Amino acid sequence: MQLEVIGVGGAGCRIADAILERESEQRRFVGDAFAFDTDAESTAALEAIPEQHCHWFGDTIDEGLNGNLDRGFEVGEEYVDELGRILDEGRPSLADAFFLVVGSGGATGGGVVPHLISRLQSVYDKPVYVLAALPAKSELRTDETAGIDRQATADSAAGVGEARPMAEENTVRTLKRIDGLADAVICFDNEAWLHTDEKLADARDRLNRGLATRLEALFGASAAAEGDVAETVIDASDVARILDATDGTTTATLGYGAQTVETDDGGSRFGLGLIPTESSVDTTEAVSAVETTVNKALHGKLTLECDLEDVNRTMVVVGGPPDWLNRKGIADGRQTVQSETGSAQLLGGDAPRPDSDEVYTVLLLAGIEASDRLASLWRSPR
Ligand SMILES: Nc1nc2c(ncn2[C@@H]2O[C@H](COP(=O)(O)OP(=O)(O)OP(=O)(O)O)[C@@H](O)[C@H]2O)c(=O)[nH]1
Ligand SMILES: [Mg+2]
Repeated sequence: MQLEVIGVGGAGCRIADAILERESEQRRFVGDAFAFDTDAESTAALEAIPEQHCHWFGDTIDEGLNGNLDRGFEVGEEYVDELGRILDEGRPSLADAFFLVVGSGGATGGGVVPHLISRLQSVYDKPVYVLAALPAKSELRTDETAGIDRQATADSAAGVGEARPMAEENTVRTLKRIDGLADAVICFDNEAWLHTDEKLADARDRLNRGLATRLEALFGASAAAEGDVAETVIDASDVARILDATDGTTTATLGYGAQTVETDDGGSRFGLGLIPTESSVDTTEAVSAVETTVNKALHGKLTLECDLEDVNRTMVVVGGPPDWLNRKGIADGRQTVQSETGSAQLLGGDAPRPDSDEVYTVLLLAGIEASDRLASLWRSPR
């Protein structure tokens, strides 16, 4: 499966960059990656996205919109054609879906993304998925609300825009605009991923890497490397079935669990894997490794916390060294996911990775009816 990954605004661009960084050469799932921002410095700091796909826009705006979402919507309207033309120059016709990435608390990403979705939906006949990073509580603090001293606030504000008092309000407004336009929104809740007293500016690279790991585990499974022999390869239509927009924009979250395992891959790392060799992996150990990762994925931290019983559709992908991908373990794992979620539909895939020493499970949980975090955002004072 091929995605056109489009980061908009500071967070969107950095996360898109992290996704491209994480993509492995053998399993490419990113067709093109673009970075669009009104902040010239932020696009210049990216490392993986090719320079010709990093685009600063907004003429007179130099350092972003500083959270002014009304301005963001205006800028989106004004520049959507310019950005759309840049996307047309990529390889959208080869893509299976568009993947827009945004920090929903800002103004540039939050203001521009709804316009971009509309344009993509009208020009191309492909699903549009959004990855939205939700704000952290610490961003909302101003010196008045938190009673912290002015200098500390100024310092943290200088530290990559830590103080964003409008972040929750912007999130609600942006998600409302996206609702009904995008096929699906996968949420990543910054608040839940920060350690106590940790600042987003200090944590963001770790968070972006964690998120990229999950996305690579999921979408990379649809891009088999030469010699990989998967029993069930997931493809773009499977993902589209889970992120289905028949009943409106789907809300989704990701679960992930991994475990390092012993591999005696003398041959498999470099060989072609054409000559089957007897597996030296103990069956019980293999079943147990898969089970462990399934449980971690179900009960560890999701990108957006939700009640598992509220999940409507699920994709389960189990990956790792081929010898460790025990069929019974995988079948049992799917059964566990089925019984612990309220999924009306469950699709499974496997992702053999001869070059890895980790067994992993990634879950795409979609059609979440209720999430406490989103509900509290809707209730937040505006
Ligand atoms: N996970 C993650 N979240 C981030 C990162 N940077 C910012 N955020 C979140 O994204 C929100 C929006 O920030 P930005 O993306 O910088 O905002 P923007 O779209 O550039 O908009 P303006 O700067 O207001 O023009 C913030 O409120 C944070 O919650 C990042 O690198 N990773
Ligand atoms: Mg910005």
